[in-house]
Amino acid sequence: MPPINNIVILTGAGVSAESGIDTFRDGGGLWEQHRVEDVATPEAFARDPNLVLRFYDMRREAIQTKAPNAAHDALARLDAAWQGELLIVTQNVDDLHERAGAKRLIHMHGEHLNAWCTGCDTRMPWTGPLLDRPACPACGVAGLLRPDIVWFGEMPYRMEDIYHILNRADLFVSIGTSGAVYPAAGFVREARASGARTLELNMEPSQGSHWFDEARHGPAGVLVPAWVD
Ligand code: BJW
Repeated sequence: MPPINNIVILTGAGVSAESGIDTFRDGGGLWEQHRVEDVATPEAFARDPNLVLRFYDMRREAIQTKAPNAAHDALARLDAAWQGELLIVTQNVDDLHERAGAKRLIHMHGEHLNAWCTGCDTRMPWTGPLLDRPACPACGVAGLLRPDIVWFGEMPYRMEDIYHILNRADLFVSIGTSGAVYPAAGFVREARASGARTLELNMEPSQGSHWFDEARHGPAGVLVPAWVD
C-alpha cells in the first residue's frame, strides 16, 4: 500500500451524538420536531424569522452545556501528532472539535456560536440569543443579524480549500454522517477519483457506504479512538 501523508476527515452529527447533541435524521433526531424546510432555508427565515431564530437560540444555548467526547478527543490527538497534511472538514455547527483541541478544521456548514450581519457582511462570535433582533455591533443596524449557518440552497464555506486538499488526499475518512447532504456526500467520490483510500466510521451504513474501500460500524466514541490509536 502506498504511504499515507495527506489525510482528510469529514465529520457529521454522529460524532457529537455521544456528547448529547441530537443528530438530524436518526429516530428522535432534531427534525422530528421541526420540519427542515421550516427552519433551515433562507426562504423559511424570510417567511418566519422568529420561528427560525427561536430554534437556533435554543440550540445555541444547548450546545454550550455539552462537552467533547472520546471521538473529538481522538481526532484532536491525531491532528496534534500527524506530521503530514491533515484537514478535518466538519459539517457540524457545534464547537466540540475545537474545544477538544483540533486546529486544522473547517466548519463547512457554519457555526452556532457565530452571528452574521447581512447588512455589513460581518461575522462575529455570538453566544446569546438573536430572537430579540439586537443591533449589529459592527454597523449598529438592528434586525439584520442571523445565525452563521449554511442553509439549504446556500453555498457551503471554503469549498475551494476543501476540494484542493481532497484532490491531494491519500486517505479520506468519513465519520458519523448519513451521506444525505451534498456537496459533503460527494467528497468520497472526489477523493477516490484522486486515488485516495476511503474509510467510513459510522453507526450504520451511510447512503454512500458502497463508495468506501472499508466501512466499520458502531459508535464513534469507540471506533474513532480505536482507529486513531
Ligand atoms: C452515529 C452515532 C454515533 C448517530 N456514532 N455514528 C438533489 C441532489 C443533490 C443535491 C441536492 C439536491 N437537491 C438539493 C440539493 C443540494 C442540497 C442537498 O444536499 N439536499 C439534499 C437533502 C438532497 N445541499 C445544499 O443545498 C447545500 N448547498 C449547496 O449544495 O450549494 C450548491 C453547491 C454546488 C456545488 C458545490 C458546492 C455547493 C447546503 C447544505 C446545507 C446543509 N445544512 C444543514 C443544516 C444546518 C442547520 C442546522 O444545523 O440546523 O447541515 S442540513 C444538516 O444535514 C446539517 C448537517 O451538517 C447536514 C448533514 O447531516 P449529518 O451530519 O450527516 O447528520 P445525519 O443526522 O443525517 O446523520 C448522522 C449519522 O450519524 C447517521 O448515519 C447515524 O447513523 C450516525 N450516528 N449516532 C457514529 N454515536
